[in-house]
Amino acid sequence: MKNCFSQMVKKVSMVSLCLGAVAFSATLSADDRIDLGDRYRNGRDLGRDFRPIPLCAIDLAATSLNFQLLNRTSTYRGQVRITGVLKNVGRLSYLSGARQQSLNLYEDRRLVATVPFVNLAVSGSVTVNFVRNWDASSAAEGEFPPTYKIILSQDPDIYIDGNVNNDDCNTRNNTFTRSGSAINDLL
Ligand SMILES: [Ca+2]
Ligand SMILES: [Ca+2]
Repeated sequence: MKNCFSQMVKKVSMVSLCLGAVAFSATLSADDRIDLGDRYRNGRDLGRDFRPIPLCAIDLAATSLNFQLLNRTSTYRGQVRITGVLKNVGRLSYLSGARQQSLNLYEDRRLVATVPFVNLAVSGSVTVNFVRNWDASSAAEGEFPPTYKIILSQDPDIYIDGNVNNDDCNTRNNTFTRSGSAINDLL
């Protein structure tokens, strides 16, 4: 930059080139973009009080757990399917490596299904499901139904693997829990 500014004195044509370099150095990358709109909240410029918040660009979210009756075998019994969904709710694709992440489904504390995946485009989704027999008249299912939970499971080194494209920026939405009591309503 020092040489650049000295050249500015000698050649007017270099001015635009140097300013261009300054502007380029101030350009934020996609991951560094900040929400400047918040600075002007309700039409008031918050000025020095403004604290920009980085936008969350890569965000996978556990969004739902659905129960479906596949077939009824008697008045209170049937075969049911439990389906969990993980969705890319961010603004950028999730790009990762094999064996670095999976969507896991738990019945209480027992892992009953797991689906590994690699990449996930914006608005794309991954589903995991588990099929089992259900007896709504039993204590284990009817009276004290298990709780289902889906979890985005990631490699513990995911944030230090040198790949920023798999850094989920909001871990608060990476699990979804639902009581199995609603399955009794299907029978
Ligand atoms: Ca997330
Ligand atoms: Ca990473």
